[in-house]
This record gives sequence, structure tokens and C-alpha cells, in this order.
Amino acid sequence: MKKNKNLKVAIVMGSQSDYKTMQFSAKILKKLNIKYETKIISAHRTPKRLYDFAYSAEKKNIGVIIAGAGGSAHLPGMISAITSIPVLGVPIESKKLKGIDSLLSIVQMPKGIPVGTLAIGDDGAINAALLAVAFLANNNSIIKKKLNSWRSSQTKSIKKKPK
Ligand code: RP5
Repeated sequence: MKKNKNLKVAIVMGSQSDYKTMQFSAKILKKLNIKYETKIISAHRTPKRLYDFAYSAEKKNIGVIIAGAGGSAHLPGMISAITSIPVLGVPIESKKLKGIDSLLSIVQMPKGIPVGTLAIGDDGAINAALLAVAFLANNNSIIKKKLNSWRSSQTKSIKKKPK
């Protein structure tokens, strides 16, 4: 078992085009000063890359995997099939079906291999990062402090009255 203080988050996505959404996960992790790496891994176009990544993730001290994919979005489920590291799926808003295809594909994992599914698009990418940080914070008081301070700033930013 790896020491929690060394764990990092992996943000993976099926295409360069997904980065306009997944950059929001990266921004949150950067802001909270959490170690992370980003990768393009297409489950159907780069299957070997997928296997290599998922098999070696634990050795590389990855504690949570955020996987964004669109359409027939099998990337998060395939990664979760290979590694027991928690996988958070972000459904990318697809052109044809507005991300409903991605959402249903990711959320409807059959029992036995779980993927935590977030909202479609930017909100999902942001919440995936916050949830990844919350997982790491469970056994790391420094990360817990950072997360609570981020949440407290968010609370303060909400005005009591509309202008
Ligand atoms: C999926 O197909 C990717 O996750 C992306 O959301 C979608 C479109 O990919 P590109 O055609 O932009 O490469 O595999």
C-alpha cells in the first residue's frame, strides 16, 4: 500500500478535443496544489496505451483516476476493469446527443466494476477533481485543510442579496 501523501491524480481523456472540458479538472487540482498528470488515451484507437496506463497506474502512485470520454464512452469502465484504483468518469458533451450518450454509457456500468459518474461537461470535470481531492483528503490532513479552505472561499463568494 502506497503512502497517501505521495498519491497523485491522473486525468485521462479519449481525445485532444476532450481537453476543453477536462482542463477544468486540471485547473482545480492546480489551484489546490495537488500532484496530477494528464494523458490522452483512446479506448478504441489506442487500446495498448489504455492497458499500459491502467496496469502501471498503481506503481506510479496514482490514487484516483479521472477519465473523460464522449459518445460510446468506454474509457472509464475499461480502466476500472483493469485497476482497482477509484475511477471517476466525466461524460463529455457530444455533438450529436449533447452528452446523453456519454452519460448513459459511463453511468450504466454493470455491477462488479464501478465507475463514479459525474455530471456532463465542465461541471462534471470540476466536481470530479473536487471528489478526487476529497478521496485523497481522507488520510491526508494537509489536503483536507486545502479542500476545506477552497470550500470556505466558495461559500464566502456567494452574496446574500442579488444586485
Ligand atoms: C471519444 O470520441 C472522445 O472521448 C471524444 O469525446 C469523442 C470525439 O473524439 P475526436 O473525434 O474529437 O477525436 O472517443
